[in-house]
Amino acid sequence: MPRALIVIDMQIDFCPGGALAVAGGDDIVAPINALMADHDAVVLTQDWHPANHASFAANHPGADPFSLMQMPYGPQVLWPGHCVIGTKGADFHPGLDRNRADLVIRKGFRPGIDSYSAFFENDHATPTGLAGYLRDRGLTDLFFVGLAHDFCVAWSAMDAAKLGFTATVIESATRAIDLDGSRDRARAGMAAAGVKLE
Ligand code: VGL
Ligand code: ZN
Repeated sequence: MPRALIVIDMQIDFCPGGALAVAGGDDIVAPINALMADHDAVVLTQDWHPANHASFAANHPGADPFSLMQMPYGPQVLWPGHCVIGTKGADFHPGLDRNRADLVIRKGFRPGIDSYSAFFENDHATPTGLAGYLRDRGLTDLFFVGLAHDFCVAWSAMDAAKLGFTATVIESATRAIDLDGSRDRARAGMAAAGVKLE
C-alpha cells in the first residue's frame, strides 16, 4: 500500500521559544526526518494565519488566550497569535528536512475560520484540497506526525479515517499541548474514529 508521511505544522512558533510553544516540540525533528525515508511521499502542512485571524485572542478585546469562544462554526479555542503569514514564526523548524516534501499545504488563511485539520477547516465542511491530491496519487496509507498531537494531528488523522484512508498516528513523533485534558480526549476520539496509534 502506498504510504504517505503527513508532517503537521513543524513550525518555529510551535517549538520551544515560539509564540505557541509545545513542550518538547523540537525533540521530534530528527525522528521525523528519519521517518521520511520509509514513505513513498512526504507532505508538510503549514499553519498560515493573517494577523486579524479569528482564532487569536488578541483580536477579541477582553478575551483570554486559551479560553473558548462560540464561533458560527462551533466552539473555538482562542490562541496566542502564532504562525502569522510571512513571519519567522510561521517558517518550518530549520532542522526539518524540507527537501523531501512533495507538497506543502497551507491552512488557516481565511480570517474568519480556523483549520486544525489538514483536510477540512473547523466547520468540518470546507476542504483544503489534500484529499484529492492524495487520492490522485493513489496514496492510501497515511502516517501522521508533528504538532500538536491533540489538535492539528488528531483532527487531521480523524478526518483521514472518515474519508476512507488508513490513518496511523506515530505518537513518538508528536507532542501535545494538553489543554484541560485535550490529550486524553484526542486519543479517545482517534480510537473511536478508527485511527491507529503506534
Ligand atoms: C495548532 C492550535 C492553533 C496545531 C494550530 O498545529 O495543533 N494548534 N493552531
Ligand atoms: Zn493556528
